[in-house]
Amino acid sequence: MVFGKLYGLPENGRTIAVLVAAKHNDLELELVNTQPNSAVNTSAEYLKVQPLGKIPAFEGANGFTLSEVIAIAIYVTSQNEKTTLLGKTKQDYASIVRWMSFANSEVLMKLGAWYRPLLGLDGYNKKTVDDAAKAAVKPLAVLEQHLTANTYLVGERITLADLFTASLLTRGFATVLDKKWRSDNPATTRWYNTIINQDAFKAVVPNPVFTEEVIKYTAPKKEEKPKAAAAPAAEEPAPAPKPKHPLEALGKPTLILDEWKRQYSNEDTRPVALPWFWQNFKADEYSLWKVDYKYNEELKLTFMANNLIGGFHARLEGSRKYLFGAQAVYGANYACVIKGVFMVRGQDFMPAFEVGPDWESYEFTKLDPTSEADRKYVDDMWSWDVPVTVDGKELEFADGHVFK
Ligand SMILES: N[C@@H](CCC(=O)N[C@@H](CS)C(=O)NCC(=O)O)C(=O)O
Repeated sequence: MVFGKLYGLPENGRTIAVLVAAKHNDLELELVNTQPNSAVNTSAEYLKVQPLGKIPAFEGANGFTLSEVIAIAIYVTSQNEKTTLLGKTKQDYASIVRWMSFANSEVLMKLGAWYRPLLGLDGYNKKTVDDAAKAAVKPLAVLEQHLTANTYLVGERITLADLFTASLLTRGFATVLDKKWRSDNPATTRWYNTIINQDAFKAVVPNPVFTEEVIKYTAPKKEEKPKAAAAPAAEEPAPAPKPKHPLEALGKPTLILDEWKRQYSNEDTRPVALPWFWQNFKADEYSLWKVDYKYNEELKLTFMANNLIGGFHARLEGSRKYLFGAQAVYGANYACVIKGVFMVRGQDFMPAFEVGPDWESYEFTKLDPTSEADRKYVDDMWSWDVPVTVDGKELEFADGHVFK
């Protein structure tokens, strides 16, 4: 039986921490993919569970809800009365919470400030990133010193402190804790390798990534834009109020997009949702587009590619009423591509996509809903259950985001 839902993202360290704790106790959690700043976590219902709209958040099958990753991880772990993950004594337990708090507020915050801009998740400024890299040294040195003298964070066996801290470090090891850092910090590296090889951990993160070098920031691709017009002269009239979305002019369609989104979310994709889609699709009201990333050769780690999709979708928020689609990363680290299909109100992709600047990084090809091959392509891109073939090579589905 499912113990509850966890709102989060599979590549997010705080989400991983809870999933690993649950796995260790054979507790089944349903992961509800929740991109920060998406419609899900800004809904009034979500804000009741996580008032800041952040991830992760927990909703038990019995109705109990919880925010804050430390609390969720402890709650999930403590469901097993016999768990050894919470230590033997009150001192053990307090020390476990101490390390979890240290990892969550000291280590992760500093590391995140270093890699998030490099991943394009936060605005990039070289000085800020350099400062963050320096600031991360101190809390990481505390870990190294402790793990030089101790096998685990607390006591003589693995506890929640280890599973939790290692989970929070996954993205750090994949991006900035490079080969040189690892050789300078052998105790943390030895300990991390031990923890990620535990069965519960491997079940959640089968292939943790170790970066060779600190990843480089690459500015988002944008084609040359004409220079912005000069600022309006003072005597010019104030600009008119912001126009409504251009697609509003098309009026109300007979195929209600939200109805399709409900079908897709609630029904099995292949057997129920897709047949419903093709029965109800209106080619005069919507168009279908193959949306491929233009710069696949520059993609590195699959989770970074998936972040790129997440960011793209977040910036399409203004067109949510007019769009549905799924995009996915296919392949493996250093050999992956981004592909997907969108359904767009109207016959042109531009009015819906130009609300987000990164549409220029994608190639849009119109699909023909009367062509069997194109219909199969749509089905495959929205089902995520078949690989794609690129340059003669079969690339398996790795991860993706649905825009709904
Ligand atoms: N205090 C919270 C922090 C949660 C948090 O910051 N989550 C990040 C992802 S790891 C998030 O949702 N960020 C989005 C935002 O800050 O808007 C906890 O420990 O659970």
